[in-house]
Amino acid sequence: MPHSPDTITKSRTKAKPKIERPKLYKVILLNDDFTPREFVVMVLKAEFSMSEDQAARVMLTAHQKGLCVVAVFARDVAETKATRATDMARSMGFPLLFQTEPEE
Ligand code: TYC
Repeated sequence: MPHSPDTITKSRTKAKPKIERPKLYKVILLNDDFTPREFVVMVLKAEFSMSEDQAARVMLTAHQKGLCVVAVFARDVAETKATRATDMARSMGFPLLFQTEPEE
């Protein structure tokens, strides 16, 4: 007797993948006229684990262009770092500002 294979049921509707890659968020450093350059560099090193060179480059870019993207993170990490860095400046009386923005 010929063997017939078991019936295989196939779904007619295509399953839509539900899990999407979470968006990354940019932390953006804004320039201002009052915060000392060395303080900006210190904050970048402390909160974003940058080297002196990296921090100085990012600070100078913000100083010259008005802003600079510091790094990208998951949303909660980006928001926590931006808040901590901004608060660090506020506690010293400086108007330095870090903002977050989703990547396209
Ligand atoms: N513009 C500031 C000054 O001349 C230095 C500065 C650089 C401040 C970058 C903020 O994001 C900044 N003292």
